[in-house]
Amino acid sequence: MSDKRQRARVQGSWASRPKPAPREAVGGAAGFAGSTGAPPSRSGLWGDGRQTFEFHQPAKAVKEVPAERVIEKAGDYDISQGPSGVSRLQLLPWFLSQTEADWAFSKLFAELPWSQKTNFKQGQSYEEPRLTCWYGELPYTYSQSTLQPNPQWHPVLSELRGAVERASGRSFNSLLCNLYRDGKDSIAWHSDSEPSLGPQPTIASLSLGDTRCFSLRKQPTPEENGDYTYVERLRIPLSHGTLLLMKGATQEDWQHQVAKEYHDRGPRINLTFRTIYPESPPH
Ligand SMILES: O=C(O)CCC(=O)C(=O)O
Repeated sequence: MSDKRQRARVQGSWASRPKPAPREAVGGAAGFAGSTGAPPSRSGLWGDGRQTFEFHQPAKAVKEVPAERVIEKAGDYDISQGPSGVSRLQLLPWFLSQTEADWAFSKLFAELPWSQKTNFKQGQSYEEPRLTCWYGELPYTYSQSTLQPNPQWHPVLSELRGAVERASGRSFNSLLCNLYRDGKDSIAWHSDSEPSLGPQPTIASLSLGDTRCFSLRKQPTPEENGDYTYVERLRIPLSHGTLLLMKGATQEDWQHQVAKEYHDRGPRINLTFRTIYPESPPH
């Protein structure tokens, strides 16, 4: 546990203090001798065993680091409710059967035009630690670099888009494909909240290949000043053929990531279906 997290758990403390003298002793030696006839103690206040303990309340309210919740079962999950509305997830493991998922994975792994995108942060360029490709009539800009329009959908992707649209009741005009070659490939904490996605976007995420952990963390409150120490956290293992829908305020109120893993992981493809709006999105 980090120092910071340990400190967060420090509660009030017990402190010793001298026990007040019994009533009859109050009033000085004369009164003491007069009331009991015993001589004053030679060991003084600290040595005579008359010690008591009192509880000191902590200066600040105790804050617990919430335990991470794991979501594995099929279902609808309202993960938070706030000023921006409800953040909702829908998890559908085995949305594709084993045979369908195996077939889609091998076709897409071999046939999509995978490449490594260069992003920018604070004026510095860096290579994304995964491969991507983009489908849709419109460009998509994130991390200060733009994926150019690519309207020629691979037939397997068109078929999967139809299945995802029927299951979600939403239509999607764009798709970001991610290929995690092994456990060292990852995507850092972010939300899909670019203006071109419009307010409260629904994102449909279909996973193929090896299982990777998809983590979510709640955005800290303004009082927390960008500190994520005490925020709620969720973990969802996304396995072969699983569909995850992120809806409502999820992109506004939560961030997500797929962290690196330091044991053997095989390749994984993640397809995130989205709707992109030209220039200014509808409100
Ligand atoms: O690989 C995943 O499950 C997540 C991908 C993702 O977060 C994204 O494309 O924005």
